[in-house]
Amino acid sequence: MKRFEGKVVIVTGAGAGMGEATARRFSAEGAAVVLVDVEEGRLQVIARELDPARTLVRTADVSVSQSIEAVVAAAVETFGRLDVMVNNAGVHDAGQPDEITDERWRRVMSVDADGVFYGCRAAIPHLEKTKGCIVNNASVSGTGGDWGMSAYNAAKGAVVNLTRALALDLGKRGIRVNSVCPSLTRTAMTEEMLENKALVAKFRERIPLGRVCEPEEVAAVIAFLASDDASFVTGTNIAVDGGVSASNGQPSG
Ligand code: NAD
Ligand code: HBR
Repeated sequence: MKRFEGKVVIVTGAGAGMGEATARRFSAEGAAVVLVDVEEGRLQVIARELDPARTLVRTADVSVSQSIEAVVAAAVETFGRLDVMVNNAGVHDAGQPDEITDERWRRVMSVDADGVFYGCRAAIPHLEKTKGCIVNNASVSGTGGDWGMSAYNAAKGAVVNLTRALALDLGKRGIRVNSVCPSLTRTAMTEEMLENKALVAKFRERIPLGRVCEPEEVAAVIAFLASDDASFVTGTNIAVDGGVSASNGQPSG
């Protein structure tokens, strides 16, 4: 499928995990892709495997508004337009609420919540011209609470409701806004969790499909939401969670 030929896509957090898989997916489907990450190293390695005529690499911190605004400007200057903004970059933190220092709280909120808002805001004028769309990477952690993840839950909850609010404000301007809500996915972010075999067993018990998600499975849903196949879909936070959110929380027998 080449659903994105002639389209320009920005993916933040493209240096690893779901962002990398998403950038590769859009590129494989014909898009010009701007790969953005706060870490430069991996970006160059990934970019070398993509078509140089349709690839741009930018180092930027999404939590600094001028930084992501400069990325959007560079994308439009290089490729002449912007069709899809994927706000995927994020960080995770865990701990009891009274252990979360101001700095830890601000780090999670600034990357995971501020960063998504700044990315959306910077993209709006360009997406209005192309009737483009936004896809945010939220999490199942944005649709309910987790044990020991209060800051992350707060930030991801903000992304979920921001997605809805932006869909209302931008619909008549021709811009669709959606998010994906993955559950435990095999990436660098969850490396420690995945090394804990007892924890993984507990997750598998709660996931109806009985396994952890792979980054490419999230990338596929992001690509669907960004495509014309989803032309009447806006304001949704789509679970990519193997069925976790189908449960009311009671254990299996
Ligand atoms: P990852 O750590 O593999 O990749 C995240 C990327 O974002 C990294 O390359 C990192 O350098 C980059 N990044 C971090 N802070 C940044 C900043 N300030 N500016 C620019 N780039 C920055 O993690 P992942 O699991 O692929 O996470 C992608 C998104 O998916 C995140 O928003 C995360 O919260 C969300 N998510 C992850 C899981 C999971 O289980 N892995 C589940 C649900 C949602
Ligand atoms: C565990 C999962 O909900 C996450 C890191 O978002």
